[in-house]
Amino acid sequence: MKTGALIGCGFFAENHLHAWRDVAGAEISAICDRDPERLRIVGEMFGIDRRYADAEQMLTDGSFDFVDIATTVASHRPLVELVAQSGAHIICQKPFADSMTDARAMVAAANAAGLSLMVHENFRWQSAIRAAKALIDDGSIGEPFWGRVSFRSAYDVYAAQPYLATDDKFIIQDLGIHLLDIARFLFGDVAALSASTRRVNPKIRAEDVATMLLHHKSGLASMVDCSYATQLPEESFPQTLLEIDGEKGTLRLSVGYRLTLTDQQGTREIDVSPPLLPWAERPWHNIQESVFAIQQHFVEQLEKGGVTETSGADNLKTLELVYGAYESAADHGKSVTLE
Ligand code: NAD
Ligand code: 89V
Repeated sequence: MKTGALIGCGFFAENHLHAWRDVAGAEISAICDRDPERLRIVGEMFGIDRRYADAEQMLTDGSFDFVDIATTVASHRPLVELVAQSGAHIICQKPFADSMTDARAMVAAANAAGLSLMVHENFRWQSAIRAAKALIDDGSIGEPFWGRVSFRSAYDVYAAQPYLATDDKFIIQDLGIHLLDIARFLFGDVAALSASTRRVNPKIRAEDVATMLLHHKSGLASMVDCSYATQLPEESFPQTLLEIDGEKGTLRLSVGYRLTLTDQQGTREIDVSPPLLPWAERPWHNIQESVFAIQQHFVEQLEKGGVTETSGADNLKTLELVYGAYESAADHGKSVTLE
C-alpha cells in the first residue's frame, strides 16, 4: 500500500480524495491547506485527522510515498520542489506551470531526486477519448489525416472556480491545455501551430474563446477549438467532441457520448457514456471517472517503476503548445514552430 498526502483542499481536490478512496494500492493519510476552513471541511468529509496548514511541516512529520498537489498554478513550483526535497513521488495538477522555465525546473528537480512526477492531466483518461484512441490504434479508420478536438459551452465555470474570471490567461491555459493534450495523445506531437483568441464575456479578464490549427509531425492537420461563450441548443459541458477523418473511415464523438464509426461497410454507433461512479455527479461524471483512472495509473506505474503517460517531461510538450498558442494569438495568428 502506498501512503500519500494531499496539498490543496479546494474545489477540485474533493474529486481527488473521492478517487483516492477507490484507487487500489494507495491511501491518503494527511492533508494540507493554508485555509483553515477548507482544511476542516475536507478533513471531516473524508475522515482525515492529520491536517496541516503548512506543507513543509506536513512533509517533515510524515513519511509519504507520494504527495498529490491539487493547488492552483502559482504554488506548483515551490510545492513540487519542496516535495522533491522530501523524497516523495509527486502528482501535480494542471496547468503544471505558468512558464516553461518553471515547468523545466520542476522536471529537473524530480529527475535529480530520482522521483516520479506526473501531471494530473486527466482529460485523455476519459473513457470516450480512450475508446476513440483504441479505434485509431486498431486501424478501424486507416491512417488519420485530419482531426478536430472541440469543447464549446456556455456553462458558468466561474461559479465554482472564480479565479478563471480574474487570471490574466484563461481558456487556453485552463481548458485548451486538456484539448491540446488530447490532440497530442490521438495524433502525435506537433511541428507548428497558429491560434486566434477572443474575449466575448465582458465580465472576465482574459480570453474565453480560442481556435488553434496544429500541424502534427505525422503530416496530419488538426483543429483544436474551445469556447465558454457558446450557447447551443443542447449544453454539453463538460464533453470534448471529436472529428477524425482517416483514409479508410471516419470517427465522430458527438454530444451524448455517441461515438460513430463510418467506413465502407456503413455506420455503427457505439455508446461510450462514462460510468457514473458512486460519488460522482452529472454533468461532471466524465471528468470524475478520469480522475480515478489517472490516479490508478499513477499508483500502478509507481508499483512497477514505470513512467506515467503524462509525466512532467511529457507535459512540457503540451505546455509548449499552450504558450505557442498565446504567442501566435498575440501576433495575429503567426505560425509558431515547435522543436
Ligand atoms: P481552489 O482555489 O478551489 O483550491 C486550491 C486550494 O489550494 C485552496 O483551498 C488554497 O487555500 C490551497 N492552497 C494554495 N496554495 C497552497 C499552499 N502553498 N499550501 C497549502 N494550500 C494551498 O482551486 P481548484 O478549483 O480546486 O483548482 C485546483 C487546481 O485544479 C487548478 O490548477 C485547476 O486548474 C485544477 N482543476 C482541474 C480540473 C480537471 O478536470 N483537471 C478541474 C478543475 C480544476
Ligand atoms: O478542467 C478544468 O481545469 C476545469 C474545467 C473543465 C471547468 O475547465 O477548469
